[in-house]
Amino acid sequence: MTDLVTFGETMALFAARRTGPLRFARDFDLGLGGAESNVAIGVARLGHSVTWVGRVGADEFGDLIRATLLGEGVDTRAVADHEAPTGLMIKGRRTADLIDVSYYRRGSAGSRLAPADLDPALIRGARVLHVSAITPALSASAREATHHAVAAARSAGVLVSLDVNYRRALWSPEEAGRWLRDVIRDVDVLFATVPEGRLVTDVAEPVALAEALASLGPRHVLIKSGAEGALELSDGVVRHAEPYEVTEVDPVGAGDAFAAGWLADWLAGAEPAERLRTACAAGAFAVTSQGDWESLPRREDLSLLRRGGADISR
Ligand code: KDG
Repeated sequence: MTDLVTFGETMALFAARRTGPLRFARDFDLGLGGAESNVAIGVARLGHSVTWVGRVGADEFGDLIRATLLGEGVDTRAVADHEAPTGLMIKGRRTADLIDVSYYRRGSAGSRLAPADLDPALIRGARVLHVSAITPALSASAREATHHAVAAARSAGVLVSLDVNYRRALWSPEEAGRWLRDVIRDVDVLFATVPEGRLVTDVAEPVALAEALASLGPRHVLIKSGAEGALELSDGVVRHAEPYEVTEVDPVGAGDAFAAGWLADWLAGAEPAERLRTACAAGAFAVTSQGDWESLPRREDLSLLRRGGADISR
């Protein structure tokens, strides 16, 4: 039995080392990125058992993904697909403050995820199923797998968590909105930014948006506003969280870190206010270094960050 099950596409990630147009990058750091595996690592670092399921190519990048997730203590069910390669994600730095991400993932192993890859017993035995709306945008079979997983979790009373994670490279706002409106009634915890929430409803003010989303099903709605903090609407109570002030190096992965912090504290039975603080702290840690997940915190790191200003830890 595992605390949290998640699944999705994890890609090899090439991050340009120098700033400027990608064609002049010359050298890259090789790593990996995937919204759900980022959450898996985050929840595992915060002390819970996690299983990640996905397809990878029968190639070096697939081996890298498997080895890295295993090394992070994630129970890794990486199905090797001999007919498709591991997808790629390229991160350029057009300017010091502007990251541009491109994907080479059409027809990739990860996008070929299918219902048979997900063991319903594994999902039914977990406490949380975490999915992102990236997976249903990858292919028809990945969308079907998502529906099967949510249905299995629902029928067993497993908490269903959904992070919208809208990717415009994968589908249109209309298509994403239709899918989200359909699935939201089966979701217990919804993570979204304001623009993502507006894929479902045209409300723009964050509290009213959270209320509008909660009225469609989720018991917990988290609205993330990046460096401006976050708000949570749970059981009719609205809580605001101030951001932690950190120096941002790479913002990619902050939302996954936030979800990981929130879910880890839900699993730990933390009070709602503490749970939201942990989510914000994890999100803040995520932006402090290069990479989508490398700087995710362990429990003992959480107290290192203070709201408002730099600190020295001796
Ligand atoms: O949230 C970070 C993820 O976006 C990244 O790690 C890769 O899954 C990914 C995607 O589709 O962008």
